[in-house]
Amino acid sequence: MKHGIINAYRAFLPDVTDATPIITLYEGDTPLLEAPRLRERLFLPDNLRLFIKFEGMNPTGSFKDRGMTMAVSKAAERGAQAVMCASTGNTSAAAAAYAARAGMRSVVLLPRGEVAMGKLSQALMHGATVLAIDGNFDEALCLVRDICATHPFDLVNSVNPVRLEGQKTAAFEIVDELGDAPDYHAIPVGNAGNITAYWRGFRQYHAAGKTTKLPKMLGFQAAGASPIVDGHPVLHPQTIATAIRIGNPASWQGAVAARDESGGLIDRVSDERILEAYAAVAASEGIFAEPACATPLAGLQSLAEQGYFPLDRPLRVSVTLTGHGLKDPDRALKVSGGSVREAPAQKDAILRELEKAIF
Ligand code: AN7
Repeated sequence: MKHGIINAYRAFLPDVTDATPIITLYEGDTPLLEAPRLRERLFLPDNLRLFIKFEGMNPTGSFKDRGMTMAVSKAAERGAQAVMCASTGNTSAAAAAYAARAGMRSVVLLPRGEVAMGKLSQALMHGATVLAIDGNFDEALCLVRDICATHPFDLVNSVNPVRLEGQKTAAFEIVDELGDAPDYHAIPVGNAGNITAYWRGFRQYHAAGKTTKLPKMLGFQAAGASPIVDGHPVLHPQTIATAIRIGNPASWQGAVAARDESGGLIDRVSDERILEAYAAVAASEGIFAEPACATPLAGLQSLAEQGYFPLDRPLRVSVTLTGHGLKDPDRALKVSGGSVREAPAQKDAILRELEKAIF
């Protein structure tokens, strides 16, 4: 594997030219793991093989790195001095890291009090100027677009088209690993850039003769932040999955096209279900993903309950877990709930505790 998604997939990234300096932290090439225990735990049918694309294994711990290597490389090519973005957290961590790598400044606008601690600490450590605003992500993005239109900051939100070009490479990797497209691909939907990018990636690989079929795209939003399912923007989006607490997605049309062209769907799941799936994947597969990632897992469970999946043939379902669980340690501690036992530093006492805990 060549290092970084630009080197690996350059033939599919026409925005990159000989004049583009490649700013990379060796993102991409993330694991695709079969998850049989989780499949059972979610009561998915036997004929279905579940594969997890674990994007938490990227350099800053989320899929955003795939888009950011493109956005910051192109910004460097233009001689930009600074990049700017609005973020629920992961975009800001990636923007700050790749800007540091390129020797640029970065500015990030965040919804105050709604960004997980790991993400905030990344942005700060990579030297971003961090502004917490008294408003949600949608308002932050409006402000950033406005400021970038009149000031010398390079906009690196996914409204920057090269971001999605980079993100589509995750679909390529899934196909390269499986030898063909999966039957279904499930993914969380927030600002809707990633589902748009994956659909583009699957279609381009299909057109290039690398797959025999196209997957049905299954997008999932949190119930309190489900504008695409509702069919209208949500003014005050609410969910514990802060990464996808977004009420007016920038790539709305792209998500609808992915759904309709693929014959898939976009649905919503409750926070309660999200938290159950969040705990289930960590406990049953050893894969620690942040809460937003559990949205498509809960979604698959709910589709299986409704008898959505055909039972008469083998199916392969891939699901993107978009960010690492270490991003949001507060939530992890809350969900796992005070289960640290205490014991004196003495063998017998420890064995007594273990007897209570295990046997
Ligand atoms: C872990 O960082 O929007 O539907 O500002 O961090 O492409 O927006 C993050 C989104 C899913 C949703 N999972 O992807 C941001 C931001 C995680 C995320 C999404 C996000 P899109």
